[in-house]
Amino acid sequence: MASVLGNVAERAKDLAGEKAGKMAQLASVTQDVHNDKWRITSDFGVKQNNTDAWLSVVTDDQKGPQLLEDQFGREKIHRFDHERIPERVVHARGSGAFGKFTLFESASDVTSAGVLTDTSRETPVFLRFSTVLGSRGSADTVRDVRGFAVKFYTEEGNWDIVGNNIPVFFIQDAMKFPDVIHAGKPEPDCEVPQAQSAHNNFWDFQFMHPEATHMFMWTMSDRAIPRSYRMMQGFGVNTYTLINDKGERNFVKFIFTPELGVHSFCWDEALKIAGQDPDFHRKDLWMAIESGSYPKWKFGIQVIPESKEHDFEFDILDATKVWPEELVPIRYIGQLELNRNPDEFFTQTEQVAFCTSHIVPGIGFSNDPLLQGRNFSYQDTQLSRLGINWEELPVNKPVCPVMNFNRDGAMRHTITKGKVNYWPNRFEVGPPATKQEGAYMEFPEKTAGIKARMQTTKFKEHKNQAELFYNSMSENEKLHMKNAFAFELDHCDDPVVYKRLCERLCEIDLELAQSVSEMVGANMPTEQTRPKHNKKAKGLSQMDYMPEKPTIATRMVAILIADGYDKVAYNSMKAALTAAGALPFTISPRRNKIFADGEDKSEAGVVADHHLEGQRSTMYDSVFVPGGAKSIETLRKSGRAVHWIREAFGHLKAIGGTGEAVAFIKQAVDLPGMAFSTAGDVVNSYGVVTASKVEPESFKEAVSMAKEAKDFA
Ligand code: HDD
Repeated sequence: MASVLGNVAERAKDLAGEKAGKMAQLASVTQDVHNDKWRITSDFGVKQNNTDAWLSVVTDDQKGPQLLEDQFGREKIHRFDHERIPERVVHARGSGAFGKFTLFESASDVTSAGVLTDTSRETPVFLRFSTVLGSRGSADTVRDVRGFAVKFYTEEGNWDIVGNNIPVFFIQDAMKFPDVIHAGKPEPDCEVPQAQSAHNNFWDFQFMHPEATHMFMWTMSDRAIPRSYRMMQGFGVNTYTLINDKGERNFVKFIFTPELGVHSFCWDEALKIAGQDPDFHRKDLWMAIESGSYPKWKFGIQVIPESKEHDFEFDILDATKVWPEELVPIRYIGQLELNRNPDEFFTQTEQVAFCTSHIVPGIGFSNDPLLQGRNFSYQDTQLSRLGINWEELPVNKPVCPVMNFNRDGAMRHTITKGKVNYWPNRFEVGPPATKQEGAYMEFPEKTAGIKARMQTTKFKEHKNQAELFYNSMSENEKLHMKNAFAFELDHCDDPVVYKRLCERLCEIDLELAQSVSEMVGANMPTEQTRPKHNKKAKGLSQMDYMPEKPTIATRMVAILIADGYDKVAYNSMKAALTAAGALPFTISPRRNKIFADGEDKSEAGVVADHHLEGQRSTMYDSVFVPGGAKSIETLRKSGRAVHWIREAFGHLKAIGGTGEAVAFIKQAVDLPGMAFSTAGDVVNSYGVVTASKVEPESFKEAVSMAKEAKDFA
């Protein structure tokens, strides 16, 4: 065993120095296949000599029957037959990573939770991102809500925030969850479409449930097609409570805001990438962490004291409502960083299991009816997915001691020694903890009322914040939303579905409803069917979340070259991009040596990262083309290269070109009124930066400028 775990023991030693004891804990159960001393064994530990051929009868060099007695052969097939566990009923497709949570400001005025008050702590975390509707093998870039589930391994036990990248939800009461998910998942007769909300049942549900209006405005916005998991916000969505040392209670919402800003794809890009590179988000996260560009989020809380619970037009326990920042400012108090990829997908990203009911002392629930139902559902689903002892699985195991008299069940791992398995007992072992010892103390909430299945008055208003969201969008975002509705409803072939949905839009914004109705062939509305309030709020448009300082860090830039390229321009732009933290990739007609102008084949050349046929513009944030007469002549003759420039322009990406490339780019994207560099000057026209020689600063500026903000949409 020692030899098998050799490398791991070393790693555990390294990690023991870290405050993050979770990594050392994981290392103690990790084995590394990259070990010389490793020899293949059966599951019961016996070294095996051949795992390729089933034991069989061989006579005169002729194959005879295979023998059932081959215990090694049987074991290998048995194990394979049972490799799969049920995929998550929602959020099946996902990726995760480990990291740490640190506090820069104590929230001890509102909570006693150590993780939110002790600024000297470093709390290990695991974060799993996901899409909601698709199955485990579906594409990353579909239009959908993204899951943002964080497990904090705190010193007082695991705390899970099981959130999304959108701050509201489709329904108010958990009892409706099976309906909303059935309606969104593939239709029951034909099992289409996969990972799409663009179908009759989804939109039928949306119309039948006016409470979903606010959420579907968000899912038709750019938020539902994020550029990267690293560039989206995370929201706890539900209303929790915080309780401080004095026993005072506050309502709270949790928010994560990315350091890199909030960015999205254009819909056309997202559609194409779903086919070109279905693992785009998964790879993007993995690569960023491997290259040391650790994704970071600011962690914030919005707090409402208990005494002010009823001071708002909306019910603060209603998950279809945001708490506008003007009314309840976000207080950023901490930082979350992802810095380590999992060692194994199945045992970590697939077996990780979150529960909204997992909270630690100082944090409590509220009467949010969605949260209350979720608190039942998550534990329940883990039982069918992983079994009753799922909290013993390494990725789920708390870093603090776990001791109780819950026992047995399938796959129990812990061996609990002792004479008794109940409390109270004659030995007085396992006594409940006191408050001073850190016990979770229930908040003594007063309750009264009748038992009924009914909705309260404020929960019945569904349109005000849907309008608030739309009013707060920039013009580009509004245009994207119109196109999103038009795309989705075009995929609904039942006129009842798309006509009624357009009527619903007319309650939010007449111009939106008219524009969508015209495109999808619904009756043209002529008047707003609900009086507008015309209010806006900050923090709803993603334009409010551009990075504090423009940055191109981790942005992927394609550099298109062919033989005869301008080496000086190529080298200096590549160096400038790398220095700014961007990731330049050389793309040329072949993945082999490419020779610069004046070089002959005896010279080193540049080995391209990819060839033009293997890649598409959609996979990069930007493109740069250095000059060089011969290189440009080759690119000009390549339909793929010309299309690359046109498509990148259509997707609002920054394009840079020097020398002979200026004319090439002009030919590809010339628009009336567009300007290009002539002699010596640097021109930035619609994000196309052209110059006679390399001017990295202007190009970097164009790349960092949010493409979401550009005029062409
Ligand atoms: Fe849920 C998974 C987020 C409402 C029932 N949910 C799941 C995951 C996320 C969310 C991120 C994936 C966790 C992971 O990566 O393993 N869910 C939400 C949010 C909601 C929400 C933000 C609204 C505020 N969910 C919700 C309701 C119910 C569920 C109302 C049931 C009544 N959700 C589940 C589940 C899942 C789940 C069936 C499937 C897999 C799992 O739990 O572990 O129990």
